[in-house]
Amino acid sequence: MLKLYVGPLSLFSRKVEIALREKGIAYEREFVAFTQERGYEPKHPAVLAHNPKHQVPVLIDGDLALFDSTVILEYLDELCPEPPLYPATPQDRVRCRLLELDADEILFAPVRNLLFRTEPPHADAHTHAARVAAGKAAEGAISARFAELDARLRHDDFFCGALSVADIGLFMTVLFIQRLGGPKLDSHANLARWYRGLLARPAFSQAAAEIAAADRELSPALAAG
Ligand SMILES: N[C@@H](CCC(=O)N[C@@H](CS)C(=O)NCC(=O)O)C(=O)O
Repeated sequence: MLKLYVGPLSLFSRKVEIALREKGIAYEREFVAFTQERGYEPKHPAVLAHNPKHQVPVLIDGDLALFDSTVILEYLDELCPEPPLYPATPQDRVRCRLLELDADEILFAPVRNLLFRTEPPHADAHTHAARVAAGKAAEGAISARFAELDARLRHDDFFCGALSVADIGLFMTVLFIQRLGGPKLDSHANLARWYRGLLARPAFSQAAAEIAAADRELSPALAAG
């Protein structure tokens, strides 16, 4: 059976779990330790052994060890092609891959400036104020991206025709924006409809519920927030 090492609050781990569940692939999962104070330190031995970047997710399939959510999603789609998580033509596939990259690296970039909201206020008032200001600026950038993404969904329920890795990646980044108190989806009707539609799928609702439960346990600052 496949074995997946995940973090309780790891966006990239949940991408892989959503794909596994959408495809109905059985897997065993092991949570690596995580606290808001120390992050992933000390790193899990399997993560140190199998990922030179020392990050989760890590997937073990027999004597094969893979890392990076994007690489793992591609492997899963080849291993178990039904239901496909990529479109059929090379052009549509690359559009889809670029949207997944957008979720993970471009839309996610300003989200990094919201992550401080999971931590207690910084002891130094100036540092805290600088973080708050950077968070506000990030919210402006995210709102602009929401408007763009909303326009792309004008006529569609999914970003690439049918459910794909683009939806999985974007869902997780939008979920993180919501949990970190970023811009709401209310004024973006198409994006809100798309998000609700995904939340109605068990694979996605389980990811959302598990992140919320992990926050209740690990991120008291968010509740206080
Ligand atoms: N591009 C990687 C990113 C993985 C990543 O950033 N993992 C985080 C948890 S979500 C991690 O393990 N961070 C610990 C570290 O970087 O030391 C992927 O898609 O898997």
